[in-house]
Amino acid sequence: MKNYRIARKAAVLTLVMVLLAAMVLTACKAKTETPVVTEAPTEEPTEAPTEVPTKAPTPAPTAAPTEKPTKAPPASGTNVALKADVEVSSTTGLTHVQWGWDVGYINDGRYYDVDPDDPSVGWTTAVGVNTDDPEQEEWVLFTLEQDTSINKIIVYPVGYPNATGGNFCPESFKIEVSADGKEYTTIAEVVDNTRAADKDSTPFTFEFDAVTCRYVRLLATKLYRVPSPADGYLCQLAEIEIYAA
Ligand SMILES: [Ca+2]
Repeated sequence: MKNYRIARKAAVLTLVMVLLAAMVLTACKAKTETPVVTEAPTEEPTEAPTEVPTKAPTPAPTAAPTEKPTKAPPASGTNVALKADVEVSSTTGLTHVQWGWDVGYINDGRYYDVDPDDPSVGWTTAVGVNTDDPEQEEWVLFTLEQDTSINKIIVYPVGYPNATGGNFCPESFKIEVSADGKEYTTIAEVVDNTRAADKDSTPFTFEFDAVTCRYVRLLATKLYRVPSPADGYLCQLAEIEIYAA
């Protein structure tokens, strides 16, 4: 009986050992199994992109440069004020046109035209506005058609050629020229003339070395006080002529 028990224990022990051995083998096998190699996905060869031949860009046709037609310069001795644009510091209302006063009469080619149907006396600054300041600046500005070489300017007091009373031209004024309308150069100056007080309508004639400009300005710096106090200090002129050199 004792031998039987020993034999059974030995059998159980053997079985246990066999089982353990089996487990160890299984574990080892699992360890040594070659890991499944997953193939790296084979990238499908992408075809080299076929370049679409690009056409050489057709150059945009460049328009032939349009050169500004240059105007022929005015002939020497031409009064270029006649075709110039005119601006003034002040003027009267349209009611005064019937008496021959308007901005446009400063360069209309007429002096003192008393034609009752179409009078042309000249340009006057605003009447009855400046009653106390003889040094208030007033001006008339000519913009010539093009850059022009000029060498003579004539300023006509109202009443030329026959004085007909007060002409009210300014006592002091400058003639200025400019190429750009910003920087002006004085080319002539009259100080304290007595034409107005003397009722003398003799024109002021300025001759100078030729200068090329686009703008010509008469700047009155001292005004004459007209006899009628209510009218105040005025600048009145019949005509201004600007001559091409
Ligand atoms: Ca005139």
